[in-house]
Amino acid sequence: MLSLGEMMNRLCIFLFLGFSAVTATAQAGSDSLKATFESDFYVGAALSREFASKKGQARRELVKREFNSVTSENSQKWSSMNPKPGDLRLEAADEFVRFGSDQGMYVVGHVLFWHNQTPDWVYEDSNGQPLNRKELLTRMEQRVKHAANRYGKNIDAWDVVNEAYLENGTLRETKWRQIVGDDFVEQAFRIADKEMPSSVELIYNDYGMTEEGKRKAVVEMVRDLKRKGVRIDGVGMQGHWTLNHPSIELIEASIVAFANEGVDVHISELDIDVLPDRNKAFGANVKKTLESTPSNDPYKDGLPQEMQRKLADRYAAIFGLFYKHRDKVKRVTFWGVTDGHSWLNNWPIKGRTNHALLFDRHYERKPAYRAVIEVKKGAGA
Ligand code: 9MR
Repeated sequence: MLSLGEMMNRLCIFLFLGFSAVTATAQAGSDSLKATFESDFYVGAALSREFASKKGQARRELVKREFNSVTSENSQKWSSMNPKPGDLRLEAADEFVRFGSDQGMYVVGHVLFWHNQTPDWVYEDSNGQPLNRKELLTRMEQRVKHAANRYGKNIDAWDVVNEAYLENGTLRETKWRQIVGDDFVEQAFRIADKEMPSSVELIYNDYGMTEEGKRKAVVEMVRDLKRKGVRIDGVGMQGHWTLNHPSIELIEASIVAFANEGVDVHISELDIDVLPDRNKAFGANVKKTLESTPSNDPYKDGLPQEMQRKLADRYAAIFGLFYKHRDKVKRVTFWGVTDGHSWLNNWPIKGRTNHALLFDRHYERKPAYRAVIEVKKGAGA
């Protein structure tokens, strides 16, 4: 039997712990990524189609709480909006823009021109014959006019061109290049500059820009556009990285190199792959895939503590760098909301269990989340 004194003691401890837990929850609630970095850069997330559905309710609430920018993961790609001639499917894209602007967020349209997720009809006439340069330029103009009319200033920035260069800095061989020519990127920005409201920022977006060849090519491209008086406002470094690659030094060199050309740097598609067998040379080339073996899917039942730590350290180092260069970095966007919604569960191997983001499959904050918040707190802000 407990004495009355012991019972009182235990009651006090119980009340104290209970009170602390409530306080801790309240504090955690008042922290958010967007509030923490409010004076530094936007913090965003890519939203997949289902975010607008019933299934997406928890995701919407999390996005409202944590982020002040959104990017359309797939719904504004050409194949999503206009899969066949005259067949416009705009529901998901409209819903995305409505959500972002209702929340007063910095809304990023992704993407006007890419070699993937562009249907074949775009490059052909009604008889299936390839278009010539002039005809394809007209088609590009129609797409931009349509996007400008429909979304106007409700979109704050568009990725105008995605992934036009290879790692070695040469132009990628695509239908855009074959038909329009080597000045395809310039033509795309000319059209966007002409058709979009002047408040809409125009971005070049790519992966692997920490490799020297691609970095130099993009620096040269920005310089060339500016020399010719063609508007380009930002460079989006996608940031599909791993625990070890690229180094902080390489990321920093690219942030500085792009900012020196007078454009904003956007970290546009950040995630950290924790699974084995990701060849760094893959970058984010969706066409390159691998076979699955049991050993290359080791964290099916959750990420062990040691790996959580590694991920947290990596995110802390990366955010330390972004914070250091907060005068150059306009936005940091994660490519997905929770680990369950990441494309890395299906690339480069289909059906694995990756843990690439700051929120786990139960929408809970991971140690990496706290490490990112600590970067700012540790900076004394
Ligand atoms: O995350 C997107 C995935 O759902 C799509 O299947 C894939 C198709 O190409 O595109 C993914 O997003 C890509 C983005 O549009 C451009 N940069 C690389 C991204 C990851 O592949």
